[in-house]
Amino acid sequence: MRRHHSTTPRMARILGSLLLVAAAGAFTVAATPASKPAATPLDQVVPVPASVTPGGSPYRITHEARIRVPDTRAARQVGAYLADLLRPSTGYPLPVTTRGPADIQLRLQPGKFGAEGYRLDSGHGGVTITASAPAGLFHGVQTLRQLLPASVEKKSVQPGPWLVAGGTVQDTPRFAYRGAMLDVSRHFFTVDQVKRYIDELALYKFNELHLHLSDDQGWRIAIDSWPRLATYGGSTQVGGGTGGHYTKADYQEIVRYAASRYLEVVPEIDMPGHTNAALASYAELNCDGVAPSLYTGTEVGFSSLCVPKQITYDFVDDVIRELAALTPGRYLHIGGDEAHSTSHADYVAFMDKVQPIVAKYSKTVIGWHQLTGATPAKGALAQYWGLDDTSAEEKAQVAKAAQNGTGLILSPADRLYLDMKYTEDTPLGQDWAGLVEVRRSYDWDPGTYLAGVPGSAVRGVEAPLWTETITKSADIEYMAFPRVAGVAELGWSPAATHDWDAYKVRLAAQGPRWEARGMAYYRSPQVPWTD
Ligand code: NGO
Repeated sequence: MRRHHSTTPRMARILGSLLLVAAAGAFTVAATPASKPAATPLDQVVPVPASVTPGGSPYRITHEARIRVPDTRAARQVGAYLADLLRPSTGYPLPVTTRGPADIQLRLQPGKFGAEGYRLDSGHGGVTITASAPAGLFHGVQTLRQLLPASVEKKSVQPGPWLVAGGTVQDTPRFAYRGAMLDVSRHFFTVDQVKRYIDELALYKFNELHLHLSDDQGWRIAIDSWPRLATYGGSTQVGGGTGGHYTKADYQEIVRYAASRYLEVVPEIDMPGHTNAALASYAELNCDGVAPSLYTGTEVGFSSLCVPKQITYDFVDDVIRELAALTPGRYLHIGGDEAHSTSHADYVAFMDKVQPIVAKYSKTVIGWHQLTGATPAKGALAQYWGLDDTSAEEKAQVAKAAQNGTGLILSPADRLYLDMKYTEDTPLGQDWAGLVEVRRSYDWDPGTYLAGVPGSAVRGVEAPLWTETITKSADIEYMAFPRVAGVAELGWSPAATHDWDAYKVRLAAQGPRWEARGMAYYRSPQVPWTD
């Protein structure tokens, strides 16, 4: 009874099911409800499921449990992932099988549940997750995971009991695009650090990982036709450390790992501004033919590719071709923000030339919302990073593009930028967009946020983490958690479920989970933590 002493009907429901179980003699653990843990109610999940029907006996995972999966490679992998999650803390063998009786079942049923939805049915005999695609099974597994005690996240055997409340969860996402961005340019993060963040995002049903691979301070991806980009342009970072870059094999390993967690990687090469690392690596990319020094500060807006020179487009073509070849995902992000040292006419001309290159390599353009000041290509998405007090003209420009068919990803900096400080005392981060406490980050509606934007233009939300002040995994976690869980809920849960008071209780229950995983997080006073 850790969390839910507040609502009487819920208590009655829990007690009801405990009594039922006790009467049936199903197991002894639940027979003394006052002192023993109850199963987490089905709606105490982040992001909150679209619909929940509690009822019936809980299921208890035991030593004998088996996991049955459909006989496809993807489904077997989701089964193996689930077993890997549960084995260390339960200590149970949990064999994954494609036939025979099993009390944990993953099922594929065409059509009904869409690309990412699922149904979870739990009762005395077991728990079944049904989906129409493996991504739905994977998201259902995340729900199952959160319905188990937080100690399931530990890496050593825990006492349990491993109860899953009885009933049905029917769930499907509100938005197709639910992203997080990591800036690996300002500070470089290793493949293992990126994987760690991927695992943390997967728990909240994110499906897009945007990697900001180049900026003034560092070029982080090997490009064979322009090798100095990585070897020289990647050799430093903010503050002057040694930086680093991903080899193509490293990058493919990130993409593979993300895919195994149902995240699509969106690579970004920021241009025409934010390009000092490239300009420093190749003198011929500069209008004056002189390479600037490498840059390790945090100013923005001073660098630009040379828009009139043909070599610029040869360079962009090579980079996009090689990056597209490494990218099974649909998107290629071309930046386009803060091109302050490029004239407006040059910016428009540049985007007119570069967007077709992305299309030529069969990718869809994403750009920061300044792209709407040029002519966004058909099908392009614009990523809005304005603030409440961004000018009406700029907002109207974005709305107009949306009316003309440009899809939007919403990343308002004064809500979703994970590098903004929570309070004045936050030791990391910046405050140019204001202070962003947990409630402010959560409490808005992407569907109605920008006036004049048709609902269908909003493809989803993304939480960027810029890393001028972020140097290690604990920093990533401290700035992302708890806010990124709220971004997940904004992206996944139906608008009708949006409620800070209910959310903060569910969020509080995530704290012990993060602790069990050894993650850092910010203990916001706005959240009623339970321990
Ligand atoms: C801005 C800027 C980035 C900074 C970030 C810091 C965008 C899209 N461009 O966001 O270069 O790192 O703010 O918060």
